[in-house]
Amino acid sequence: MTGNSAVTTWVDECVKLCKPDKVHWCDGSDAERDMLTKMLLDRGEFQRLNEANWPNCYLYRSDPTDVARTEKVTYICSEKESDAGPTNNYLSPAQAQTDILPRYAGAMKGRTMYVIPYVMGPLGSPYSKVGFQLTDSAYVVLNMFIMARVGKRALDQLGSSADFVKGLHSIGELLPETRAICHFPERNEIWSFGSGYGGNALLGKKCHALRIASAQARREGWLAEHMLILGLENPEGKVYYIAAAFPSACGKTNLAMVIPPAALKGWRTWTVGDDIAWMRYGKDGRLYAINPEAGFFGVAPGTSAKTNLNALKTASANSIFTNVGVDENQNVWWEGLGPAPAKLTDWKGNPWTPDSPEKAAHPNSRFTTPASQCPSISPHWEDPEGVPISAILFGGRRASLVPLVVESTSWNNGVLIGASMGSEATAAATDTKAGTIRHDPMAMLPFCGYHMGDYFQHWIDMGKKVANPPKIYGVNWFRQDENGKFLWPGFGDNVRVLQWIIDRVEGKGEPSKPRLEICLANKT
Ligand code: OXD
Ligand code: MN
Repeated sequence: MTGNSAVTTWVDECVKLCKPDKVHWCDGSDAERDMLTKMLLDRGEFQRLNEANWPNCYLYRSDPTDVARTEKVTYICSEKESDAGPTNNYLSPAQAQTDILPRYAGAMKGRTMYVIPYVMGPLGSPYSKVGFQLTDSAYVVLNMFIMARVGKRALDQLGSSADFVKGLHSIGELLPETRAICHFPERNEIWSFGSGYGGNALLGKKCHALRIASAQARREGWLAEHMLILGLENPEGKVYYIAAAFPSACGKTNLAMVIPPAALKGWRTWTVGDDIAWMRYGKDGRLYAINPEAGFFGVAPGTSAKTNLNALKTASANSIFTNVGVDENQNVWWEGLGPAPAKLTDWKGNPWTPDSPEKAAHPNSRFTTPASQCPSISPHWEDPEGVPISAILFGGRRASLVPLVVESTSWNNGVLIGASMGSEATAAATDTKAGTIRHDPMAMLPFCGYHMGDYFQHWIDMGKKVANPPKIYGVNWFRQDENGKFLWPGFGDNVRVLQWIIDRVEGKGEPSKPRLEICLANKT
């Protein structure tokens, strides 16, 4: 509990509405985590994985209709419709009040309401933000314990301030027709109903750290972006930090943890974040980034010792696996991990063999794992002031036309590169057809909490604030030849591209062709 009356007044209102049998204030302790884990094991919602290979790891199977973000029922509920812009679904606050809020009435009867105080960003950082998530899902609580700094630490950071994000979440009956994820950017408020899936239900992540934070960032003069943050250290020991935006399931986690190929002797990489960057200018005029999250919510399929050894090592303990396959010895398996075991139980709980027509793991199956366990985690990943960014990358998944790397000619030209980004849709969201190309400016199409035009203007304005903003690059690891074969080996070899970028930042090497040619070619 807390003496902060702004918090208790709001929690009381939500309790009155949702009518839970019990209210549990999360303190974030190990004992509490163990209690909730045991409860889910007893209920059969968690399955313990092989203790020798996957210590303290659990398998969870979601409702099969609730496996990805649902963009069609994700709304921006700004006061003015024009502030949501043409790329967001809009619901007026009044309409949300009449159409969505009644769904919560009595929704938690027979259930416990968990109150999760959390911090997004390093504890004590002047740039981190406090939020509260109310939820009736213990699975969500355990995921939030990994993805954010939760419990007493958050209450201590907030003190008596009323500056926090209010997130009300109920899984309801998990019915797709009652599902809705509403964001009120002016009120710092989120209502999420009818889904337990990560991007819809772990409210600190997409809802708070991107949609609400992007609107807040515009008001306050900073940037909240769908970007990984990584450090690249040269053989002389100098570390350059890069922030890179790619749409969901396009390899952000892989790039964030990339291991340089053996040929690049003396180079190493450091992981700061794999999904979200909050960036603002420091007193020295450089752009500094923090990772608001404390864990990784990574896509499992395609993750292997070859593609991302660091992710596998990170997730090998104290992790939650959602919608993957499991073998008879309680080892997890997914497509791309390695040779398929002869027999498995698939993500829906059905028997599976390599001849089965269906995939063993859902294409958007995930691991939730603590960032601190990552072998490449940067010693600076929790620096309160963040890390200084030398270059910004925008990338998509494009089979044709878009080149491996292109350097912008100016900040505004870089903003154009980001704004004109397109990418093949992936399994990370329902309602999009995997493989079709969609325009996804700065990988923020599903996450920008306000008008996309104002967002571009905000980016342009950010470039005017300092004499030397970071250099901006467009990249594409996914171009194919006429036989559908990837032209670029990707993975570790992507470090060669980063190395060239660092050379350019230092004023060395040859510039790539201006972007204008590509824009013109794109039109034909
Ligand atoms: C994610 C996403 O979960 O972008 O990171 O969907
Ligand atoms: Mn993401």
